[in-house]
Amino acid sequence: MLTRKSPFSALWLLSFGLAVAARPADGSNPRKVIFDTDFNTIGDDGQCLAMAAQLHATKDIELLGLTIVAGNQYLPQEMSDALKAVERLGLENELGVYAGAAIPFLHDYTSFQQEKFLFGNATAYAAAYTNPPTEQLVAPPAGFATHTVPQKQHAVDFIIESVHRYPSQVTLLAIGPLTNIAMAIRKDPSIVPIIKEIVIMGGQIYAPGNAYLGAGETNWWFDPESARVVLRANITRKIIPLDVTNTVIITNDTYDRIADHKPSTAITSLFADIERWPYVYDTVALASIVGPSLDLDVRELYVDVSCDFNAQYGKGIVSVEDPYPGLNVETISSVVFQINNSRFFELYVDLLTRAVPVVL
Ligand SMILES: *[C@@H]1O[C@H](CO)[C@@H](O)[C@H](O)[C@H]1NC(C)=O
Ligand SMILES: *[C@@H]1O[C@H](CO)[C@@H](O)[C@H](O)[C@H]1NC(C)=O
Ligand SMILES: *[C@@H]1O[C@H](CO)[C@@H](O)[C@H](O)[C@H]1NC(C)=O
Ligand SMILES: *[C@@H]1O[C@H](CO)[C@@H](O)[C@H](O)[C@H]1NC(C)=O
Ligand SMILES: [Ca+2]
Repeated sequence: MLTRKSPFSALWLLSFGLAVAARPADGSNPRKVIFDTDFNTIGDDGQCLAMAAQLHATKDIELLGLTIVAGNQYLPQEMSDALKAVERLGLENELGVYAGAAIPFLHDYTSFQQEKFLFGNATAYAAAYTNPPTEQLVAPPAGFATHTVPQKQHAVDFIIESVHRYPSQVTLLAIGPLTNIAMAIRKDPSIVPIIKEIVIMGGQIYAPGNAYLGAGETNWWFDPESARVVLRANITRKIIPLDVTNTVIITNDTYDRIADHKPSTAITSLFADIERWPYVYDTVALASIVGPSLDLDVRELYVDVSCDFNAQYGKGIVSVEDPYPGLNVETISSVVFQINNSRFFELYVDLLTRAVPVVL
């Protein structure tokens, strides 16, 4: 199957505005989701969590926990922002925050210095590596979390344990570098066949990148080796690359519907203060798992990532045909190229303007 068009449920259309996403029609339990993130307060990861929290409250998904991975920021800052975020959302007793990988497999700050020396200074986003590693924390808006602490368990162990507890039921929503997931796969390969699905915001297929020199996408460039481990694991995989997120552009009108929403909430207030930015990256991955799907153009492709240490480090590699025919070593990915933008933004505005703390 090379191209797939997802059908839309008429019932879902009718119920739009009442319930954003239809519950599983067969009465089965909502999809269990581990939210793996390089968290920030109200950038795309923070927006995505606020949306996921509302879907959790309405039992459209069941969030199992938040696993944090270095990427946009260094891990301590992301943890601090995530602990505050669950308090802000009123989910601190519901949703654990697990610290994961602080450093990618190979691509650490030192290797980034080599990279710049060899290939040139960054002309695009360098995520946490824009600055040297630091333990210094910047307080999130309205201050640090007051009563929420990280879970004792490591994020990687939480992922492994959750997958074993709910075999073939856990979806990994991977919206940061893939370090935690790759570590979990390597630490306990027996999870691979019993992960329901991994939905990855990351990579670029035919579109240019947005990290470092503009070859790779940020999440994959930040830890290419982990991305490769995950792309080569035999897991049902959906990729939300820049090719689609570049086409999901927030207009001023949509932005204002959230920023000017009455009554304002802790989320709409934060949103009103952010620098306007046209892309909503990670939130597209979340929307993509809310059924029935918003996906309009999904293609089955063999996707890999360049781990050669050159100016293309972290760039996606695509083949339409199995690059190793007969060897049975590559597995196919479903890659999203287009979603229904108008429907997506209805969902986006709806979820970001609901009451906070979320009503469980
Ligand atoms: C790269 O940036 C550094 C520090 O900002 C600067 O000293 C250096 O000249 C730059 N290198 C190039 C090739 O532009
Ligand atoms: C969107 O809003 C920004 C800031 O308010 C403004 O600078 C920009 O011109 C607006 N864009 C459009 C297309 O109206
Ligand atoms: C991937 O796993 C499926 C079932 O879990 C199996 O049927 C298939 O042969 C595996 N593919 C590879 C390349 O190992
Ligand atoms: C996108 O969704 C809207 C409803 O929000 C619908 O009217 C439209 O037909 C959909 N477009 C496609 C191409 O499915
Ligand atoms: Ca992210």
